[in-house]
Amino acid sequence: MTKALDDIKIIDFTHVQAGPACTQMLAWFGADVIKVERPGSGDVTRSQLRDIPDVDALYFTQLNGNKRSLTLDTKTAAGKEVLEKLIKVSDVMVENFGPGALDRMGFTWERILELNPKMILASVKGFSDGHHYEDLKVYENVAQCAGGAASTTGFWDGPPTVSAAALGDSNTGMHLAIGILTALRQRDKTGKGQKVACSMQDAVINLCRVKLRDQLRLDRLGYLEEYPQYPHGTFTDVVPRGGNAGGGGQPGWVLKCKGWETDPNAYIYFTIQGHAWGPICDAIGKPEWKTDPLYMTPKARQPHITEIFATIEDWLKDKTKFEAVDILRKFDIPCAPVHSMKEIANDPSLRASGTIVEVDHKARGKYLTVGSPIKFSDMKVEVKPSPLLGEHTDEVLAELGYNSDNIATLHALKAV
Ligand code: CAO
Repeated sequence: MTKALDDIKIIDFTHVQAGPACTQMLAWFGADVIKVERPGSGDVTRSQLRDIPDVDALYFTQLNGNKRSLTLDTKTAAGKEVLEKLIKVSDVMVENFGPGALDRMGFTWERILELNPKMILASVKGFSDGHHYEDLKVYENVAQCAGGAASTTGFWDGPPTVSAAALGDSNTGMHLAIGILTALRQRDKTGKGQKVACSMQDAVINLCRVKLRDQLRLDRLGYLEEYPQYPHGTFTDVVPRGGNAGGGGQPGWVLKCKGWETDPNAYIYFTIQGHAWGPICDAIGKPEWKTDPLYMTPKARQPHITEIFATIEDWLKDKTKFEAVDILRKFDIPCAPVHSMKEIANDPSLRASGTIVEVDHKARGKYLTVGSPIKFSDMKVEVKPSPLLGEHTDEVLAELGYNSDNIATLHALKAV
């Protein structure tokens, strides 16, 4: 079966998470992604947080499936020559080095364009070009703080909190993938390449737009009625941390279920969607609330929303999170169990849909990874294992026209 991107060749000059997440997704969709790595060590995540001695860490395997690995020391003359040849035959180059690293290597945008005017150069940096912090190196949590996510996450009586979800890394990679596909589409029309950039701060801000919405509402009104601080607590002039409150127009909270005393995830998320109020009252055995003026409207409920959640929690105390959701789903109430990662790993529906997949790695054996979250009706995404360091070096060099003697010379020079 043909794949959407099977005519696209990508130089994957990325490392750690933000860049690799982007190129892995494009590789799933059929692009020939050649991961260029430093000889000897490769991407730092190959050896970070190892669970098996001398075997590529899961950090690496989870982010580099479906790629080929070419080792290349791009600081040597011979290595630069190989990279130049590769640039000439590729469509896209993706990089997430620290600011200025590519220029220092000699591959400025002007030089890349000279080698290949159709090239799309896609970059992730911590901050965007021209930003007063543009020189900073950035990791995940730094981006979450810089992008406004941390100041609005957590509980009001605790410090700013980062999310476990990779809002700075993988999220930026996904934004960059959209940028790359857009630039490819534009190139179809103009025949020209271009630079595509997405900063981690900007990608986080893009996910925090509802918090900017709240800042503007707070500026005008002085309060935010869907936050736990309303109406009994106090507001300052900045969006507060709202704990587990629902971020939109419907109140919600994480509620305890049977077994919460010993199981850290025996909880459900429960949402009081306005038009589900009647079914909620029926489900929890409080039909009288449907006609009680103290409970009938969202506005009437808000002042004692905590007491309402406490009543629902009382109803939940003899039900596991799964039993509770099975009851509530019959009433069309938006809710879900709080899943542990162990439950995610073993969820039969996620296995069946290909969101969680098992692949076979040459050194590690079978391992679980996250497959494509995007499903297509006319393209099958096959998730393949990550490559060993330099596994495809000779193969790629041969494709670039090097014969076995040339390849031996490159090895002797330690350029590959
Ligand atoms: N051959 C020779 N040299 C190579 C090479 C290769 N194949 N690949 C990389 N290098 C060199 C680069 O040329 C650079 O050298 P100089 O600094 O001497 O010019 C160096 O390796 C890489 O530098 P770096 O700044 O990218 O790496 P770092 O470990 O110091 O910083 C990071 C890591 C992630 C903080 C930084 O790359 C960064 O800020 N990237 C942009 C933001 C980003 O993507 N962060 C997300 C990471 S995921 O959490």
